[in-house]
Amino acid sequence: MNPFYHRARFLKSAARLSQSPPDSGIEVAFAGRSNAGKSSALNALCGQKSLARTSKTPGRTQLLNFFELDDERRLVDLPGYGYAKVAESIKREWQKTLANYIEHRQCLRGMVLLMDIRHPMTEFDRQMLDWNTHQGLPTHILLTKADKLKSGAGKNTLFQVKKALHEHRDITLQRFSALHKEGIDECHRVLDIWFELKSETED
Ligand SMILES: Nc1nc2c(ncn2[C@@H]2O[C@H](COP(=O)(O)OP(=O)(O)O)[C@@H](O)[C@H]2O)c(=O)[nH]1
Ligand SMILES: [Mg+2]
Repeated sequence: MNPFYHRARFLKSAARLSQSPPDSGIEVAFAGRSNAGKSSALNALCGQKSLARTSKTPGRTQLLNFFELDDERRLVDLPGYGYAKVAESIKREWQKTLANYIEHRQCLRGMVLLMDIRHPMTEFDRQMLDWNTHQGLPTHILLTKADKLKSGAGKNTLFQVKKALHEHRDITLQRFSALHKEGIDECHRVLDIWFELKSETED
């Protein structure tokens, strides 16, 4: 348990990069297909019930949502991508906003990319990983809803995805379940490094 993340509070939403908070300090972005479990993961990681609204209607989060941890550090909930029922023109608009954010945001230090453990590495996920590799952006993958698979099947998926990514040095991954609160400490440790937070025991 890391109480630092429990301080997260909603700061603002931005439909475009120009509406974002000043580009200073450190940001870590959360991305993934709609319905991958992004809002649930953010809530679990921050020990809050409704920080990021979880929704049964996928594709609702169309904005960049900024959450403040302290004056220097923010979490960003990126628009869920790949939801089929949204018009092509809107999808293209979101993609542009996403690409723009990843390419131009100086304070962006890392990305947590969420994939449903039952459907990992979709075309959209691969595209995101390619962008991140191209930008030199470290990425940590959460294989979400791990409670939906038996432990053997889950381990196998973890192994397969690891194998597919073995050439990418800046990509790490883990199992995660917001429902069972599995993998929270492991993810906090990655965030701690990106946010340059030293654990007290290290001093
Ligand atoms: N079984 C299970 N379901 C989950 C988990 N995380 C999210 N879900 C469900 O998956 C659906 C989408 O979750 P949500 O967090 O809104 O996904 P988002 O669209 O990526 O923000 C909801 O019905 C959640 O209840 C999990 O760890 N385990
Ligand atoms: Mg959401």
